[in-house]
Amino acid sequence: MGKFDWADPFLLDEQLTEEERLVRDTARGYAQDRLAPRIVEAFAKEHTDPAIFREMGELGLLGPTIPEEYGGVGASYVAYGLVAREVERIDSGYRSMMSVQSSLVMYPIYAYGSEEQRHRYLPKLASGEWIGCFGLTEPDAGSDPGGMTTRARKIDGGYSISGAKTWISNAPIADVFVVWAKSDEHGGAIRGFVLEKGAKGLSAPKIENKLSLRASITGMVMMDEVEVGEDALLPNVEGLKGPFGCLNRARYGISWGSLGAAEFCFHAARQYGLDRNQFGTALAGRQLYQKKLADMETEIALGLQASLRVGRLMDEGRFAPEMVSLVKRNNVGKALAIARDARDMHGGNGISGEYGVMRHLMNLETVNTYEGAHDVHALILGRAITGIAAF
Ligand code: TGC
Ligand code: FAD
Repeated sequence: MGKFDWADPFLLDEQLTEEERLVRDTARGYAQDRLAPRIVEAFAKEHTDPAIFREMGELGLLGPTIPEEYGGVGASYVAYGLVAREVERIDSGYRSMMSVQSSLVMYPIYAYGSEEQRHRYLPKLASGEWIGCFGLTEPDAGSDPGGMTTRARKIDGGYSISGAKTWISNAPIADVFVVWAKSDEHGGAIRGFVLEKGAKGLSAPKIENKLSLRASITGMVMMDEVEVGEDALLPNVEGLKGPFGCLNRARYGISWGSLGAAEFCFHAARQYGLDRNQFGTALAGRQLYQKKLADMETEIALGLQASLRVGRLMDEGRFAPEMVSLVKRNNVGKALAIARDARDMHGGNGISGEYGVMRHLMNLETVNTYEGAHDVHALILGRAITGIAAF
């Protein structure tokens, strides 16, 4: 008979390779020692520390799946998911900083860029010397990015790009901007461009007063006839499959990360219930309290197994985007419900910043919306199930 571990019910740890466990332990050590002590104040003061990129870079946590030749560590997608889980156990905002850099900036430059672009950008992004952002969403094109109006006009020797992106993670502190625009030269097809800080006509104002993801800076990207050379175009992809190819990886990472946040909330509620007495006994000794803990443990354990399976298929080159929609939607939705229950189980203390559960709850509201809103992923699955697009 096997032994039951409430914190690892299906012995996930055993299903990892030694290398994956090493990456996980590095991320866990960093997150617990260096990120956890900063988050309460960072969230309260809406402060993003750019030094975090360099710290993560030193440990190989940025773009870990990118080959070593370009500054990555050539890790598996399962290892990438494990990093997201450990970082988001502290805060979704920190995971956001890491996953935008890795999946939405380094990945497209690696997958769609020229050899020159790879060598120019990837090593500095991997080390965290440069910070990247990814501009797809616009004020009038969120769930429907095909409705974007940002344009790239062909000019002598390059392109002139005009338009506005909004809700862009990392933008106000970014050095490198991966921006998607409709290109006149390519018959209006969506193309990716790499812009650099300081280009004339490019600005990235901060969006103030977010009530969620406050440790991760968000901004707009304003482009007023920003002139770039031919070498700014990502040559090897055309159409929405370009940005979606990046989103598949980021959404997959979020499926792990959100469960890291959920695990924090589950563990906190368990400990709180063991420590807190009401009506003469520990709250954790009450049936209603235990049912909530059992539900949390169940959803987290099932969700982690599902993400592990998708990660293995990704590493084998056999994943389908719908698998990613399934785990992103399910795991974030479940994490949000778990954070809400954990907040409730902490009573009045649950609204205090010191306990962290309300912060996770507030963060997960964003995670449920970005990278494809919860209902949009239902529609992606609905299309696959019925053959009818209901967007
Ligand atoms: P649709 O007709 O379905 O597809 C257009 C073209 O794209 C291809 N495609 C994909 N390719 C690879 N992976 C995927 N997941 C793909 N999904 C679609 C498709 O094959 C087709 O290719 P082709 O060659 O035939 O042209 O496009 P649609 O316009 O009907 O799309 C509908 C929908 C709902 C699926 C899509 O628009 C969608 O997913 N919307 C959600 C938008 C979204 O996720 N935005 C995210 C912005 S970035 C962000 O939030 C970062 S936050 C990060 C952080 O801080 O952590
Ligand atoms: P909308 O598309 O207007 O959706 C509003 C509501 O309508 C949602 O509930 C949605 O599910 C629902 N809905 C939409 N379409 C349908 C439909 N056809 N049928 C039924 N219901 C529907 N974007 C980037 O490009 N880069 C980033 O780095 C980035 N970072 C972000 C960081 C933060 C903090 C936030 C909040 C957002 C970020 N985003 C980023 C933007 C994010 O991807 C969008 O907010 C998201 O895609 C949803 O778009 P929207 O906000 O325009 O909402």
